[in-house]
Amino acid sequence: MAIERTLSIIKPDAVAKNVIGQIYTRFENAGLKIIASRMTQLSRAEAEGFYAVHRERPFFKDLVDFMVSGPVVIQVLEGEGAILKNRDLMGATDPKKAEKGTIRADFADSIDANAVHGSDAEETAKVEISYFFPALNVYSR
Ligand code: RTP
Ligand code: MG
Repeated sequence: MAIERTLSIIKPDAVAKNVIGQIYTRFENAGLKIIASRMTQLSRAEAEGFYAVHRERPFFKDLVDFMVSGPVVIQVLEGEGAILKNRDLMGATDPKKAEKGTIRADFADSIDANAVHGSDAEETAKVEISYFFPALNVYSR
């Protein structure tokens, strides 16, 4: 399987729960390398731009409100099949439906406050990585 990069965000609920390190350990134990990382508080414009694909969805305002409610930690993960591997580690969007042992099953409270974001495909990973880490030249590998 190819070495991929994916964008991951530890959302405000998980940062508030003080589980950044526990989530990073799960990435590392799964063989994913954290190759870029920063903590930030998203502006509304940044959150709206990031989730622009969901702009017409009924949950869009709640999603943006939540994403700007506190600091987040944004990272680029690299490894074999990183995109799917990260999605597997995260578990289902709704933590009630997430498999035991996944990040969302263990740390998330609701479909809104669901602990982590992860890119869902190669194309979205590229766009999302350059959205938050424009200096990382992910196109030239
Ligand atoms: P994410 O983008 O944050 O990694 O989550 P995801 O792929 O698992 O889910 P997605 O469909 O992309 O939705 C983005 C975020 O919007 C919230 N959501 N709420 N109330 C609802 O029906 C609903 N559906 C989605 C979730 O917080 C989800 O993470
Ligand atoms: Mg998504």
